[in-house]
Amino acid sequence: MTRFIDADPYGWPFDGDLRPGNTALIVIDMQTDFCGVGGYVDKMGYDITLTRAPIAPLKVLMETLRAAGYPVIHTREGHRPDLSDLPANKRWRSRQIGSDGVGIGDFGPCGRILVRGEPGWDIIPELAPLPGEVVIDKPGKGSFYATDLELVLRTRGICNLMLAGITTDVCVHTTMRDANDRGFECLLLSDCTAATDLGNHLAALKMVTMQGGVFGAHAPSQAVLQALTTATSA
Ligand code: C5J
Repeated sequence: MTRFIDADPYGWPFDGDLRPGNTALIVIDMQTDFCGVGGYVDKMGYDITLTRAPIAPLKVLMETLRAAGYPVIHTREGHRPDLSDLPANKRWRSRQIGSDGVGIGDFGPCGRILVRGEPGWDIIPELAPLPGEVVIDKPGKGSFYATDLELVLRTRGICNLMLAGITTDVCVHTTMRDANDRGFECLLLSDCTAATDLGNHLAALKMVTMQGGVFGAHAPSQAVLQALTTATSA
């Protein structure tokens, strides 16, 4: 039996082989530093109502996918407390935003910014991983760089990836592009992702649709829920 999610620019996945054994949801960087009050994004002066928008639809989707047996994988961007994995240019650039010169690795309202173990680095409680779910700690924007994500996916036989989380134009897109190059079939969940700028979010969605789906496809979470319901009653 084939099963497709109504996505743009094509019904996803391309071969209609959609099942819990080969498909995972990856939830990227839903951390206080990116969507919480006093976190890194808030401190930089961006509007966190944008980055908080995916929380409600994502919560529903995660619960539904878990109940249907689909694996949920989480990522967290962050650095070692001694900052030995923080490139100097990343730190320098992060200190240019705002008037106080505070950036990654420095103390902010939620502890040291993007440092592992600090309150701001944690995944928000609304979307906390369940015991046993894989959590990938990554030092970069992409989820594959310097992590064992690919090994985890290949070991489990996962070839289809649904991508959610923040931010659409940075960590989510970097992960999607990288996954696509590695042969994974990717679906970006349009209402379960967000950027610090709405125009960037929309542009990131549009980029996916070029060249027949150059990195995969995108769809709202409702289309995923619909496909699961249809499949169950079929
Ligand atoms: C950024 C991310 N934007 N998770 N990180 O620095 O997108």
